[in-house]
Amino acid sequence: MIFASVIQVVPHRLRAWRLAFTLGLGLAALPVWPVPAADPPRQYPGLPEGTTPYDWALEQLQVPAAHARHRGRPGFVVAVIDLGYRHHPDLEGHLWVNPNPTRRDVEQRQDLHGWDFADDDGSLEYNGPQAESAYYTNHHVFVAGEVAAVAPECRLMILRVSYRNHDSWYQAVDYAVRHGAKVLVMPHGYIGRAPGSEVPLFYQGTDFTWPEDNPKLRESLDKAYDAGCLVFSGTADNRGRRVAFFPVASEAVCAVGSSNRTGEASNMAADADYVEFSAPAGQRGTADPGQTVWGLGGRQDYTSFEGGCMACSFAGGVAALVWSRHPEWTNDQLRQVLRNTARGQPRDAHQPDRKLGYGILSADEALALTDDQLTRDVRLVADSLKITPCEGGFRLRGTLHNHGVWDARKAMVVVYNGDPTQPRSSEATLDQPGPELQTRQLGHAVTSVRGLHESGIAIDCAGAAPAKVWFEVYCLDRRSPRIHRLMVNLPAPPTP
Ligand SMILES: [Ca+2]
Repeated sequence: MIFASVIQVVPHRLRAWRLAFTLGLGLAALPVWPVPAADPPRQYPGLPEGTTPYDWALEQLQVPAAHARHRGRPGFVVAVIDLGYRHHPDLEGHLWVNPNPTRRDVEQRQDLHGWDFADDDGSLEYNGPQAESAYYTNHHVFVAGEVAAVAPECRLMILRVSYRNHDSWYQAVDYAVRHGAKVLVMPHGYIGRAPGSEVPLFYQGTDFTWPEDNPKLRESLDKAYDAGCLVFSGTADNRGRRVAFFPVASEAVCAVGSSNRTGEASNMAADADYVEFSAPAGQRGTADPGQTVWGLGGRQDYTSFEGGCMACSFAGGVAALVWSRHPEWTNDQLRQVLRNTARGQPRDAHQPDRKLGYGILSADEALALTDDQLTRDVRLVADSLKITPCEGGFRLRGTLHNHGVWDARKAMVVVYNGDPTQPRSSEATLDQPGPELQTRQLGHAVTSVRGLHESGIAIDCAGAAPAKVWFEVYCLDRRSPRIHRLMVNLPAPPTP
């Protein structure tokens, strides 16, 4: 199990109690809780001294704080779709166990923890010519270890795909959805081929392209989203270019950007306009071992990686941790929570940063949301109001703040010259209507306000500015019952 050293604290405490009683100390005689002798620090073969698996990355995602709130749950399944898995003892007990295996290969291996769609067999490792390369030995177990480190009580479904078996990609996605995985972690992106070719174009010196050759993968990703799942992929190719890359950029996939240890965009982060949020990836080309990510290796050891694949898998882990606490949320709602609780938000709340998107994910911020915040709750910030003259009247500018975590796609602000909840002429009835409208709308505006964020608004009103105005603020989005009313004294607008 990951972080087994935490669990070892318990027997130590028991030992201390036992010792206390052996010495004839009753409970009442114990002035303080006995201080346990410190455990020797656990050794991680292959890790630099003082390093623990995924350490700074987990800190950056605020996972240790989040674990005090929630650690996942065994019924929540994450599919880790990569190029070949080797088991690590730290993942003992973390793997999904198929309650009803239906596949069996010629060696009688079943789809117990997943399936190898590249070779259509039950052995999940890569057995090709590069089997001993560090990459094929370590990568899949490393990213699986990331998910387990973030969401230790969730379960990992291991699925293998390859760039030699092009159908394996959509088959793995379909299998994950069919077998109950909610989060699909797909660190590697599918790469399109030329017509009639078996080799990805990128391997032949041609850049990423819309994968017209693999319509089934595109359909499967869409179907996964429609089924309520969420797919995570890292952006682009870790070469720091500005690139368009499908399927990462598609609506059905969360495109994860890459941060370094200091929380800035990694030097290999792609400059991609479609990045949604970011997670730790490390930094390339530095001699400092603290700038890379250290984690599980394929020889029951520990090793390091840096890359968009790491960011993708951490993000999938955060998604699993948060979603397993709130399984009632839709995939779109989870996405809003992840975006709106991310840290280091772009200066313009509605314009994601091209490398880091809406910021670096925070597991703790997402788990800290209160029931009261699971709503849309848009209010006018009263002291934000400014008045200026405009043609035919005056313009009111102000700030809207959404106190709920759900995005308000259409927040409405209406300005009145009187209290819109009260009659101006209370003697008037249906039979004897009163005078013309007196309490009337002076203007209105509609805008979007992200959950937990602010938006500016400008409302043009006709005529002279009254001394007081009344505001109504509400959301036009479905399931938005809240309304806020506010009366504001207006200063005289400056003369034009
Ligand atoms: Ca195999």
